[in-house]
Amino acid sequence: LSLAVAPSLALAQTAPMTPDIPADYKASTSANDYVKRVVEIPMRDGVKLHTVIVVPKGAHRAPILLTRTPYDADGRTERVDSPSMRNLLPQGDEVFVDAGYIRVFQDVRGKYGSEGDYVMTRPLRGPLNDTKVDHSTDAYDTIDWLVKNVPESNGKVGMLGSSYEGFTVVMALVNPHPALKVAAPESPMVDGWMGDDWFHYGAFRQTNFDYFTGQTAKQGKGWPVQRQGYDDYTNFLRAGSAGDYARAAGIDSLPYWRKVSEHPAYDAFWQGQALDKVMAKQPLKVPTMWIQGLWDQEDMWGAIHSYEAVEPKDTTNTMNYLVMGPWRHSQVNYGGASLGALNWDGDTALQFRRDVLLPFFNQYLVDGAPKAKTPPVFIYNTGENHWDRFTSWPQAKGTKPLYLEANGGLSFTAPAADAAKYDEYVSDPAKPVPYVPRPVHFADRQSWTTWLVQDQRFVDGRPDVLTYVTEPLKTPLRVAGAPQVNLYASTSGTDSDWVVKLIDVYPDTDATTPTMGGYELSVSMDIFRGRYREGFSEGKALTPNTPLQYRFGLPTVNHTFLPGHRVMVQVQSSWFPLYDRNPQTFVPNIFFAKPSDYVRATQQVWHAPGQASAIELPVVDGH
Ligand code: PG9
Repeated sequence: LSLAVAPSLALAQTAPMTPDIPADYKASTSANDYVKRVVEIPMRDGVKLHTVIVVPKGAHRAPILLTRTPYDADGRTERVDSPSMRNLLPQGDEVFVDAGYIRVFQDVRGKYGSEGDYVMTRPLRGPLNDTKVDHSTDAYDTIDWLVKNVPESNGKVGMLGSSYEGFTVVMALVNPHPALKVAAPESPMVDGWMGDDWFHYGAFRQTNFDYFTGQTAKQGKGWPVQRQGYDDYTNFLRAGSAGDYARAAGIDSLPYWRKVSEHPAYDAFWQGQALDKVMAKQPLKVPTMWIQGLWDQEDMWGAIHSYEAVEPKDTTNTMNYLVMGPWRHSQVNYGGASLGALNWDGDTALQFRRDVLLPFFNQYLVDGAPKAKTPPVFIYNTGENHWDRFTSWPQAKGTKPLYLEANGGLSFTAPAADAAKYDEYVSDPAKPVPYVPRPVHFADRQSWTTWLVQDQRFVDGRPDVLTYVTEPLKTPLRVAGAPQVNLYASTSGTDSDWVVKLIDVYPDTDATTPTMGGYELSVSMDIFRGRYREGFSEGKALTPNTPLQYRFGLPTVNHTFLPGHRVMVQVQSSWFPLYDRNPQTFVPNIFFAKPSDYVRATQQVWHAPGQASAIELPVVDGH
């Protein structure tokens, strides 16, 4: 018997030389609680966009949640290779997975698996885009396809995404598809010149070089710029201008850098792409929740300015919502219990996603869902450590000037004529003020994600940083809105940057958390390139040694300076190497300043009648 069986067993065996890589191996998916479909969706111009659809097993009349990404749809739908949809999808999606949503990620044209040309933040069709397609038409065509081809769906689509993925949400709101029922742009890139990603008021952010190579060196994932050394302070200082740095690294062969460097001012190229201005002109069709972190180190401008641009049109108070949490960029989609040294009242990001975002989306997307009790404005008070629910924003009815004083003080009373008129410092482009303690390493994620809450004592006391501070407060000071800088300053040069910081100084001693004793927490701060003080569309030389007025808005705050705390203002003229150095000599294009253009300048900050520098605080009445 055994002899008779042996040959047939041998026949059933896999021959030793069978090639071990099969043509099409598929792991078993029988344990999965979802079905993943990968489809190539045709757009109106024939280009096919790579799309991953994740459907909960057994779904029926489920809503669709769509994100359009330049960051790899395949990767975005595989946080962990897991049989559970909750683990498969990003952390921020967990509440939607639990609620039974269908999840869709799509590569934007030209990135990763999608056909077509990638144009960085592709402008809308019009003067800057002479093709027939943009992100608004691609979103429209995608939604149209999804509602016709995903049989488990109820035909209702919501869009959500942060940063670039938030930019594509805003684009979908331009001539939206009727099946797009609700949207949440999270930290959307809206105006790359005023305050999102590329520039802040004309000062260029040199972290972008790594982004340019990462995004545009190839269709898939690129790579960061190669470094001479660990400390980017030294790397950028040695290079010279931003243009010199780009040339040395070979970045000037990347078209997007060329476009940026050809448009240093807020000309038609940038104005034509500003989406808050576009949204202000759009009819309101889709209920939209604008979401942003209060310490968003990348896109601090977009959500709040779009909310403010749209709000006058929301006459029924049902279309336009604002959320600002105590978060870094995109933290809304991760854990939100702390930021740097600051600890919040629980996981603020999860609280928001579970208690506000999901019910808001359900209301418009889930058949028969109840109306959500969505506050028109949901914003964290970063001094008192709790969420506020408001019906409107800003809460302050105006601003109250907090004046810089001769003795390094700050006061709500205007300066008198008899005090010293100004304070002086020398700004030396050879020794720019760092934005974080050295060594500066852009790739250090911890440093990058928390730099806006960095203790400012590391520069307080530098001879080129002016500091003004109040006595410890006796009563709370509540600010709710956008502080405005009204600076009177002179420079011995013909161009200059001005950095102004509003800081909450903690009491000297904190027995519970000793390291917070005397902490200098920046509540709001920004940089302004002086050549644009008369208008952003064109830089103009400054008249040297003459006090000139600089007015600009700081990022929005909802903060209470508590009793025992002090209010501080710092002024300086560089923030390096995050922002490229102003040579302090007026040149047509700072990107291409020559080494000889970089000169030391004597700066004066004025606090005299008629030239009374102040931060105008959005103080809430009664505080
Ligand atoms: N802040 C990133 C970005 C958005 C848009 C353009 C360029 C960069 C992001 O996190 O996606």
